[in-house]
Amino acid sequence: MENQKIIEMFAVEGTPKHIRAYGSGHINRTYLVEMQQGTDVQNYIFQQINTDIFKNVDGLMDNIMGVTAHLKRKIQQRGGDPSRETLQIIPTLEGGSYYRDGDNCYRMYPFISNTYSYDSVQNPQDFYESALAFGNFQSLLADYPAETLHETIPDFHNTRKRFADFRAAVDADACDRVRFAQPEIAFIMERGQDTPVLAGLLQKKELPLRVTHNDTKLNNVLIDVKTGKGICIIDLDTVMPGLSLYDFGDAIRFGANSASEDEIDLSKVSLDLELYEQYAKGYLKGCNGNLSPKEIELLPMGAKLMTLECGIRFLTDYLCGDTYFRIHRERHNLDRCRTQLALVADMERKWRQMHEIILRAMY
Ligand code: ADP
Ligand code: GN1
Ligand code: MG
Repeated sequence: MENQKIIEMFAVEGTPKHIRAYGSGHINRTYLVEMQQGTDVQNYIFQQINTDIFKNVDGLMDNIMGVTAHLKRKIQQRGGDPSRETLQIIPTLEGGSYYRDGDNCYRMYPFISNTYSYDSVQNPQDFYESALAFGNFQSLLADYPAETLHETIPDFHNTRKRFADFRAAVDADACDRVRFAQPEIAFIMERGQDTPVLAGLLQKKELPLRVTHNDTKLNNVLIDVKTGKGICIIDLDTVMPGLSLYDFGDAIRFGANSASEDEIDLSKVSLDLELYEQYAKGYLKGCNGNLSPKEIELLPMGAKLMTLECGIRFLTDYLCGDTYFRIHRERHNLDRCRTQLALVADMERKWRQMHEIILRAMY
């Protein structure tokens, strides 16, 4: 069925006037839809969920409904505006949370206007605000019943498992691409002993399991044009029980890189320590004193491991024939991997400063 017809299956007023691809995500397909009713035009986000990756769409949408309802209550209690501060699922005409057409699944949200989301940091203040928003998201969900959440992608940030899958992909060499990635494979192998660190501490209960977002890219927070505040956390597909260090680490990996995620000129890739500091300050403030001393001590490790893990994931996908992350050019996933590994190397050079900054950010 074409998108226009599918949109008509949702409980929205008017008729779809314009539908255009929107955003820069690697997994789902996102569209901005203008609905016209007389002279009135309302914007909506319409998304096709990637069902190759998210196998249990009922579970995934249950998570989003539960989490957004919880956020709505909390936002109302503090006198906020839930229509701008959380996503709200638009039901289908039959009252479902998504529409299924064969194997394809779709959902809609109202478009939150007068906001922006960035693919790269424009100024440190915005990055600080995004950190505050992700920390606040964590605080608002601190009392959410984590056991009711479905694990939408099992072992999503289990870096130990990601490393094992990577080694299997190297051994299989299904696409005869190992020969193009020798230095990258060696770099990852040398850091194999780092990969079980967080999973091990979680197992020993030295780190608390929390409700986390798990995909804290800068473009997953909407910043209010007028106030400059990070008002709404979006892209909730991977909200699951996890570690605060995943959320901190992934945000640093993406936002505190002085270059973009797929930069080819690796001399441009580095950890921007000012951005790292801004994020640490904002995240700690947003978490509202809830992080344990162990979590705080491990924030640099979270940043390094999430960057290494993402490099491992990009390279695994390259070796397996680019079946997971959407690519826009040949060797795109190899380029993305190289950028992550260059960032890991820079973090290792700046390891001492990364720890000193966390101590400063606490006060
Ligand atoms: P993906 O999984 O493809 O990253 P997202 O849910 O993050 O999908 O949406 C892609 C982009 O669309 C976001 O980065 C943001 O710019 C925009 N977006 C998504 N939902 C909304 C919304 N409700 N209001 C305004 N913009 C949105
Ligand atoms: C994917 O969907 P998107 O683009 O926000 C991926 C993240 C990666 C990221 C790398 C469900 O996020 O885990 O960190 O690409 N999401 C999923 O850019 O795998
Ligand atoms: Mg996104």
